[in-house]
Amino acid sequence: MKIQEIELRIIELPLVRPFRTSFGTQTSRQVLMVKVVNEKGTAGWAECVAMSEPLYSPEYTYACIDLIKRFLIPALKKAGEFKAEDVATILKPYLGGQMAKASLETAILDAQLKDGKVSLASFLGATKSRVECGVSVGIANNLDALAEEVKIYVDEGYRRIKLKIEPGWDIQAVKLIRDIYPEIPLQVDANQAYSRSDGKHLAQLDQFNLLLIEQPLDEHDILGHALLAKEVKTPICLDESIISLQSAQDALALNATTVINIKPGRVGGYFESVKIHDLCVANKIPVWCGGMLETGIGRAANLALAALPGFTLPGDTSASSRYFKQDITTPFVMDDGYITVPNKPGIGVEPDMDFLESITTTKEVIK
Ligand code: OSB
Ligand code: MG
Repeated sequence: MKIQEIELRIIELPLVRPFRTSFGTQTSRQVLMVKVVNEKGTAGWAECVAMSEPLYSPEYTYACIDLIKRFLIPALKKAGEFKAEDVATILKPYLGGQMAKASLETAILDAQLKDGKVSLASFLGATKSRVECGVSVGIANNLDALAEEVKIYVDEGYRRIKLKIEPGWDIQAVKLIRDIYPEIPLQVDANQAYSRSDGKHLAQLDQFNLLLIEQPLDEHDILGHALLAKEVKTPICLDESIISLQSAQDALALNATTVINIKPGRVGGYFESVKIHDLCVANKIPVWCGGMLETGIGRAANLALAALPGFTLPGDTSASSRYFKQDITTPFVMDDGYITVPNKPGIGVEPDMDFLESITTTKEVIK
């Protein structure tokens, strides 16, 4: 394909309730939407999962826009004719920027698959037509509020609960939810809030039969996670630390992780995600699909990935209603704890242009 034009648009979507993690509180989701039009006039869509501030990863919305405009689009234009499979190689000289790169690659792939009339799910090797849904639950104002929020999700049918934790909001919060739901699959996510000396403290979580503890330490502290794994029986699952196939290989070789959360944006796209999936399958490492408060555009693509056979744990692939009153696509609805994987060509969904325009804060078209 060849690029005819690329549209970069920032939208602002309010959240149904504040989402608090150890790195901050979000009340709305700022998203960079990427639309790529190829030489045939086919439009492909993707969203860049970077947040408005560099709190979860070094990338943020305006940095991604700058990187895309200043370096990535010129590199693609210079390449002339290429396939989605070539995008990562073309962009490789520019370091980092996985989320920005993933958004371009995915929009290009969406257009390519639409032209070829192939769904992203079947293209990636999906074997499931629906995926099991988990939900990520933010840090609450108090324990009563936490129990109330978790009850909403359990009643809706979510099949796995993930509690966000931080020092001061961990053992008690987990105990409360485990006491109320003795059987529900339960896990925690610290988003790097602990340090190497917290091993004894975190080992108190072992009594609650958790599936895993996600990213307890700094993203760069691979050795620290390996040391922690000797003190804590609960499996450790890296999120922020896994930014590529290479980093996944290293973390596994060093015994720093025994479960992996794959987020396509964090690792640079869906091709890299499938490589990490394949590595984990070969090593019998369970994987699950993480989330970044995606709109229906990003959610659709994540569902396609989560339908691959190695995704044996429920992901943060929740329904649109978990975060948004109104989604920018036809909403993803959960049925009996599952969401159906889109099977139309490409990512399989289109934005509602009227609604998208109404929440757009800036838009520019690059020819
Ligand atoms: O660490 O998994 C995380 C949201 C934003 C940034 C990081 C994370 C999260 C979540 C929610 O936990 C995932 C989702 O439901 O989309
Ligand atoms: Mg996480």
